[in-house]
Amino acid sequence: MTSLPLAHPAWLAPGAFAAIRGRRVRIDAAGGPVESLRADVIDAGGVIVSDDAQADLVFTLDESVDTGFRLDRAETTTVSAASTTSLLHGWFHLVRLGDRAFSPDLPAGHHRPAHALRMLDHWDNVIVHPVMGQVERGYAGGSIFYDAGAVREDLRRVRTYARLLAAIGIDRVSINNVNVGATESELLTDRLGDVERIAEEFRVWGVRVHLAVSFASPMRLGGLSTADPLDTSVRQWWADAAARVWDRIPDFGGFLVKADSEGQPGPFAYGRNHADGANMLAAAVAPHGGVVHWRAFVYNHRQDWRDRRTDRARAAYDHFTPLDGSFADNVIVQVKHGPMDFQTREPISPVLAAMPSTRLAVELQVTQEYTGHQKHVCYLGPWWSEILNSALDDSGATVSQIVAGGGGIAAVSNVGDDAFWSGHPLAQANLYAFGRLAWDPTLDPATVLDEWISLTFASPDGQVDAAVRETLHAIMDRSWETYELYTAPLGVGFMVTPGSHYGPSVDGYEYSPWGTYHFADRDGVGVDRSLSSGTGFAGQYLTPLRQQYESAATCPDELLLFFHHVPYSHVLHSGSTVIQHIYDTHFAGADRVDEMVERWATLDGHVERALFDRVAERLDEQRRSAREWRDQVNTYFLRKSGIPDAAGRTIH
Ligand code: GCV
Repeated sequence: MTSLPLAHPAWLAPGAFAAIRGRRVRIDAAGGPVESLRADVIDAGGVIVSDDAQADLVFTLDESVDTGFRLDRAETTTVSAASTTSLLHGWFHLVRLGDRAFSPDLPAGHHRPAHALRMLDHWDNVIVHPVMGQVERGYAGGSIFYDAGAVREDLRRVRTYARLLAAIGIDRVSINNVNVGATESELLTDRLGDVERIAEEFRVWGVRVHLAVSFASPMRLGGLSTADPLDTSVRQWWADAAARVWDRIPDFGGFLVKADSEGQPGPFAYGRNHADGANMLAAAVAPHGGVVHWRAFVYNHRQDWRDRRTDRARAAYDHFTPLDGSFADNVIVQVKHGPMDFQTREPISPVLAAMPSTRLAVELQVTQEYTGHQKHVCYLGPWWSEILNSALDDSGATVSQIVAGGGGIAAVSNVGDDAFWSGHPLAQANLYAFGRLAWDPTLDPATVLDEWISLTFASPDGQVDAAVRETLHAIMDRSWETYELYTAPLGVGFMVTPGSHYGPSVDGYEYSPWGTYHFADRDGVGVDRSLSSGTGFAGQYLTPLRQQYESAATCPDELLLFFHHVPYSHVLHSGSTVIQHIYDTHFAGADRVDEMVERWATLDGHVERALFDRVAERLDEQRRSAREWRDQVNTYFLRKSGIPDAAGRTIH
């Protein structure tokens, strides 16, 4: 067991607290996270005053503030909330406001989180997985929790992480991979003490711990001969296991389950459905107030590529929507935002609009599995904002509104034992944006990025170098769009190197069992998912999206190849042909990365040396990789189509 040095600070740089310095702060509450609040105020240079003293800032418990916190301003600024955790959220809100928190014009108001549950999922393994490593799809080094087979002795990094999460309003975290290995299964039983230790660190900052569990636990851990969810001994085993967990960890959140997916065990083996499986676990955790996050990511990963009728995009809907209304109240069906798998561009999963009688959560991916492995700058705030604020039918209800009071929002974390937390220092902004949008999806992603810049790059006097701010916006604001330009075109997805999912391999998944095809031939490219002639996936949507996606004439350009197989000469709404669009975007994307490299170079001397070097090194790799994407994709489609680039640029 090794200890983990504390990382470079993230978005709570000391300078971010400049407005607190010298303020008199009264805290009319005690216990739990309030001790963290008190310590933070003191660290920031605030002066804690006693009950009857005149204060600039008061924190007070008030049962009538149902969720979130209230801000009021008279002679003093007052934060009131019903729980100590919400007081913390109010504290960090004030930190973001800076001097404005003490201005006479500070508007009074109740700040409620849009989503009742805001959770981060870690895909961390206790033992190093031979292929996936310590953290599955982790691009920031090892795990902050585990190191080579054991929980870390020194968990200070976890506590610091918990503070960062509290500062963005995240209050739940699942601490192990949803692909649950033999050792990781034991976190539920023999290794429960490890979970308890980790939960202690998170509790200090008001974050509750959840665990990913294996559906086969009664067999793996309990020696039973079955994991059938309707078997009495299985149900009893789970009830006993849950009771032991809550006995040790009274504020434990619940279980997260990936079942019948990519080799994980599940109820199908017993002829049961996913409601049977989820409800069995729900019954076990209900006496303790726990929830079960049950993932809808269920599909056949052993597909025959010759079989044109099976469409992975359909799978979650086909498995889950018939079960709408049959899940227990404490089951949350957790749905990936797209029907495939966290691609750079996908339509929104139709499942989110098709289960009105089920608590749903939308799942995002902060870790950059398909968006450049935290080697590429790819600020995902704009993408998530678009997803959360999109409506899926003509009621106008947005994704955020659909999940708000039910299961809320979850995302796969991007943090590891890396000195900068996230491999690419600028990838921290994605974690920050996830938390802020989970609290308030109506925030403008560029404003959220600006907040992150302010809180991260503040000098001791609270100011941020204007060149730093401007350059970071120039590099990051449109970086998701840039990434999309030079990778898979027009929503077709994948085209990544199989296994690692980094870098281009246009046909890498074309003849594989994973259900991830683009069907490019000499005449055209794309997947026909229409109801009339294709897989029927478009028919899973409601009006108006169903009609819009059904026809190539009305399908948005950015999703055209997701829904339709079209000739290279097909004219897009933009006026360009598909083939010319492919060439133009790939040249433009790689050029934009050249500009990023140049922009960053101008910050030499403006930011900490180690950070400057790390970003510069990553940008060099992004430039190399973007050129590789450009050249492989362009060359592939030139060779397939035989249609030259109208601008006559070099294609190999
Ligand atoms: C944890 C994708 C990833 C897997 C991941 C899976 C999931 O398929 O490549 O590594 O497994 O999604 O979300 O369960």
